[in-house]
Amino acid sequence: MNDAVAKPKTKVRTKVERPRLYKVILVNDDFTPRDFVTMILKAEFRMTEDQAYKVMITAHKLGVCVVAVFTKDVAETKATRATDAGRAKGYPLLFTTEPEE
Ligand code: TYC
Repeated sequence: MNDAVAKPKTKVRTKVERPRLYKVILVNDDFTPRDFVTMILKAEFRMTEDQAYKVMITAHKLGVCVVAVFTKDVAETKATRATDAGRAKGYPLLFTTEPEE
């Protein structure tokens, strides 16, 4: 009787993976003042004056610069807040997000 009951052949295995991280990217433009970009980087991304200046000047020279990496939600929220802060002053300042490889 008991021999007729097939044993389950599947095992439940929980797989935990790290969340994919997203880069926040600062995009250069010709209008936003350098000081304003630096100020936003300090306020939104908790950078020192030195760090913020280096990121700003890299975007200014090369066109873009990676600011930092976060989980998707955090990256998108920070990029939106930083972009909106520029828009509120009438600047075309842009922060985008992109998944890490
Ligand atoms: N290019 C701007 C200027 O010369 C400064 C700037 C730097 C703007 C980086 C945006 O992401 C930026 N005033």
